[in-house]
Amino acid sequence: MKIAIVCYPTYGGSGVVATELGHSLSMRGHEIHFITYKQPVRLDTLNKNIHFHEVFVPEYDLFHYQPYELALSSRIVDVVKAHNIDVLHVHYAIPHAYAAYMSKMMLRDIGIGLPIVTTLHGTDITLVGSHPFYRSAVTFSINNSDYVTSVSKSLKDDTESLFDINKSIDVIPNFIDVNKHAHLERPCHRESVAENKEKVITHISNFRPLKRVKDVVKVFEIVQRDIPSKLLMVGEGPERIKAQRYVKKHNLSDKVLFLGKSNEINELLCYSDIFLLPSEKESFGLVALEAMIHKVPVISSNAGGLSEVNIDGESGYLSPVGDVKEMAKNAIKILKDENEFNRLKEGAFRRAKIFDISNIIPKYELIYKKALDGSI
Ligand code: GMT
Repeated sequence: MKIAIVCYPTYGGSGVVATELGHSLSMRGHEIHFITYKQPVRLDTLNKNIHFHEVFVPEYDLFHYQPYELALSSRIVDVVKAHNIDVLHVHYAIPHAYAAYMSKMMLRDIGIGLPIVTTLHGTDITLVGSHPFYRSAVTFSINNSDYVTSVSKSLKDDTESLFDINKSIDVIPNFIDVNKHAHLERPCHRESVAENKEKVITHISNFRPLKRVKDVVKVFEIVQRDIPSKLLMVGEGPERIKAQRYVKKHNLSDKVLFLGKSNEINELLCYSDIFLLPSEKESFGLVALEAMIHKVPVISSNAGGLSEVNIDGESGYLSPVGDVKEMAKNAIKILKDENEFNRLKEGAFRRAKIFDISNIIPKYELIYKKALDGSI
């Protein structure tokens, strides 16, 4: 099949899911066309089945906001025409599903059918999409997609309760390539961040307010009183400065390392002992899955779809949002007891394997096939 994928070319979340999906589909013989405003960060392995089409938005002084949706929908039309695309898969409703619909209409005008599959990722629904200023357009775009998928049951429920949806939504969870990780044999340079006797606690995110990065530091503050440890704060975003201030004020500067954005996620997780994700909202929590495949137990909140990924007492522990004391207590329990630590490490790995890419890709292929069969 010839599949065009529209996504945000970002470091985490939906951008990673879309890129890994496209890559894996290309390995299964499909021809994949990425349409984005920048080459996706993880699209480092181009092959003969992967093509990249950049969306250019010419700047014009008259416009306060440059019309990205317009440029995107035109680019989609051009790519579909030039490459005989069978299906368009857009990740993130805003504004991709909206632009997709416009492209579909333009193509219909010249007798070309283009089935649209929209995957909802989270913030496009729970945070931004449901804002009254966007709700009508998002509802319309979802209802006018040919197939709609969401990355968790929790997100499906949120979508159905926040919007007036007349489409059925298929839950297709996010995934991880188990093989890629199982065969990775690299030395773990733990000594570069921690002493031998120290435990390594890690958080990775885009440091937006909903990630509650201050809770991460507060949990660590309690843990390090009991257990010699280091905290790795990986990522960049608006709350970083507040977290850094907190660290300084509480004399934790020598124990907390702010590493910024990193392409070394596998290396960092390889020597992590605990992963912290106390988010206020999280449709899935892909990064928790990445930690789990590295056998890192996850201490998370129970927000959104996190409980569909991290199983309490099996792959880590879940607590109510903001309950830093309970999160710290659980982390200490794990780090103090070797048996408990090993049990959860194996549990995390076992759980992560359920989300292996080989179990998930056929679900998308089936949707593409159904979309194609019912096309125009
Ligand atoms: O986590 C983020 O803030 C990025 C965001 C995104 O839109 O890319 O992630 C969302 O999609 C990911 C991939 O499906 C999910 O794993 C994240 O849980 C989800 N984030 C939220 O729901 C806040």
